[in-house]
Amino acid sequence: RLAPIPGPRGLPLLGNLFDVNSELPISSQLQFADTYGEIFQLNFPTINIVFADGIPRPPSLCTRALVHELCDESRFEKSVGGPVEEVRHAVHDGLFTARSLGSGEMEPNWGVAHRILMPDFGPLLIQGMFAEMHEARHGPAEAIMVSEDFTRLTLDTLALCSMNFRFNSYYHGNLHPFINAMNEFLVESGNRFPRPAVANNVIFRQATNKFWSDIQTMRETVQAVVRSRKEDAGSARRDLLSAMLDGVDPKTGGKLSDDSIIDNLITFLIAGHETTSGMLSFAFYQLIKHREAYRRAQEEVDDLLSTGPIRAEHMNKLPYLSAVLRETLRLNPTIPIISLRARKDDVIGGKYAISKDQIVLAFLAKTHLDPRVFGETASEFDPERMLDASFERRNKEFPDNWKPFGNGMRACIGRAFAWQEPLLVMAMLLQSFNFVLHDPDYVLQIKQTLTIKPKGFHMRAVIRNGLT
Ligand code: MNH
Repeated sequence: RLAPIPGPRGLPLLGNLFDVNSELPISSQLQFADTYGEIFQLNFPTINIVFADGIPRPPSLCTRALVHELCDESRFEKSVGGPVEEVRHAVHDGLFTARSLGSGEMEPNWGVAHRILMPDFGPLLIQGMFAEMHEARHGPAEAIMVSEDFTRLTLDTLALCSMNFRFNSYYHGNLHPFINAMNEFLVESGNRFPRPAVANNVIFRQATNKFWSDIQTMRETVQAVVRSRKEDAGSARRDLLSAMLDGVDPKTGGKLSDDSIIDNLITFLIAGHETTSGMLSFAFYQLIKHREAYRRAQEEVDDLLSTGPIRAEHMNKLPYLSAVLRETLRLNPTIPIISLRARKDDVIGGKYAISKDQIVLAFLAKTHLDPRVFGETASEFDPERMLDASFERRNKEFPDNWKPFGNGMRACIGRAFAWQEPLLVMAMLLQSFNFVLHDPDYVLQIKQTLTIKPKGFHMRAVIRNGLT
């Protein structure tokens, strides 16, 4: 009755080390999915050595039906591992990196922060966005480095809206030290995780020292913001920082410690900026490549705003732009894989044995292309299918077919904000400019770190007639 989980055989000792493109693992994983179908398993000897746990390597699930089983929180829970384990050195048990403890529990600080922030996470951030978000500043005919510029935008917006702090990335030639520290910290987190600890401490000692000093830079920057807010006792400012400083956990009556507040502020910057900027970049790529969708998106914006300013009440009147974002995240989920752990010995798909504590990966970049759900045209960009009525009908018929924000209790807390900011940016940009590819022959390439984003994607903005 049980079936073995297939996968490439690999080499003795080295396993599948050379079967995976180390620059772009997701490209190899997509190929394995095509070869093996609904599930496959890889074998990484270094990981085997590091964890030496005797547990089979994490299988990747590639269909909507299998991922639907994985989304059952009574059977599976979020697992924190790989590079995310390294990120914990900076943000500990913050919201994103808190561990599951089995039996549906999380590390306690997760619950306190979740309960304090959940009710007003969206509203507080979004309010700040409308009050203060400054526009992207581009000369009209200049080449826009899409991913880089959107990253500055999303990072500045998050810092401003969450704690009223200005990185001013558009004004300075040099980025704020926090930003360099964070970027290098994230890259190093990716480098560190496959290495045994001794290698990090001995052979890569310099990189390890830099890793810790980057963490210190990030924490000191944010700590200064927290300190000055506390000194400004009369501050009427309402944002995520004030919510965390003042908030009382309804369940335990406890408050967040300063360290927890710092963990979470850094978490928002890390978890929120690349994911959102990646989504915006992919959305513009898709629009530029699909002229009819581009035309409809621009038409929707023109009909709603004409040449006037966009306001908060416009945000829920952009159904086509929303569909564009949904379709973008379907084809290019900026977090392409999420990692879960079995809470008990289990069987998935009616035939694949999974042992308690085994890691299982939801390969979203593949399950979002499931032909049973999306038919023959599954890999085409077609925002039409993401308009509310079809979207909701499909979600009823095929639960968990679209999971770019993760699942259940551990789903993205920044989701509402991650929707409003790009909608606003897209509407403003489409209203004022026409965009074309800088290099007309550009075809999408992807850069993978903890998230995915387009690589080398540049566009040109041309001011539209009659607008300044
Ligand atoms: Mn976000 C969790 C995707 C924007 C803050 N986010 C997650 C998860 C996914 C995700 C997937 C679940 C990860 C996992 O299961 O391991 N997030 C996104 C995407 C965007 C995004 C695709 C934008 C597009 N996220 C944001 C923004 C913020 C944010 C913006 C903050 C302002 N996300 C979080 C936090 C968590 C999270 C915090 C962890 C929530 C929890 O575990 O309780």
